[in-house]
Amino acid sequence: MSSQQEQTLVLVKPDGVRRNLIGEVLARIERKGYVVTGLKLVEAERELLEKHYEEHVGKPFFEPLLEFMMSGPIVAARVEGHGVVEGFRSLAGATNPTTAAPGTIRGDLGRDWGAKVIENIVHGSDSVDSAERELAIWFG
Ligand code: RTP
Ligand code: MG
Repeated sequence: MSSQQEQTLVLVKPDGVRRNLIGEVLARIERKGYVVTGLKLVEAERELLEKHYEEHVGKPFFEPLLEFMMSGPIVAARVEGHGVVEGFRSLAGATNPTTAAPGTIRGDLGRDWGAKVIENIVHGSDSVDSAERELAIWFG
C-alpha cells in the first residue's frame, strides 16, 4: 500500500450476489476512482461472521443477521484510496434502503422485502480501525 493510502472492506452481501449486483457495486467503486486490490467469493462461516459483527452480539437482529449472511455467497473486496472508508460509506448510503438517498447503492438498488433483518446489498467498514480489523478477518 502506498503511503497515506487508506483501505476499507466492502462486502456484497448475499442479497446483492443473488440479485446479480456484484458488477454494479464494483463498477460504482471503480467509477468513483477507488481501486480494488483484493477480491474473492466467500461462503462465510458462523465463526467468521461472529467476529465480523462482534459489536452487534446480543442485539435482537444478531441471529437473523447471521442467518442472512450465511444464506449464500458473499463477495469480499479490499478497496483502496484516500478517504475510502468514509467515501464508500457515502456511496453505500444509509443502513435502511427504504430511506437511503437516491444516488446511493442502497437507495438506488435496495428496498424492504419484508425480511427479518435489513437486507441492504453492501457492507462497508465504518472507521479506519474497523477496516483494519475487518480486513484481517476476511483477507488474513
Ligand atoms: P454494515 O455494518 O453492514 O455496513 O451496515 P451499517 O453499518 O449501515 O449497519 P449496522 O448498524 O452496522 O448493522 C449491521 C447490519 O445489520 C443489519 N441490521 N438489521 N433492525 C434491523 O433489522 C437491523 N439493524 C441492522 C443490516 O444488514 C445492517 O447493515
Ligand atoms: Mg456497521
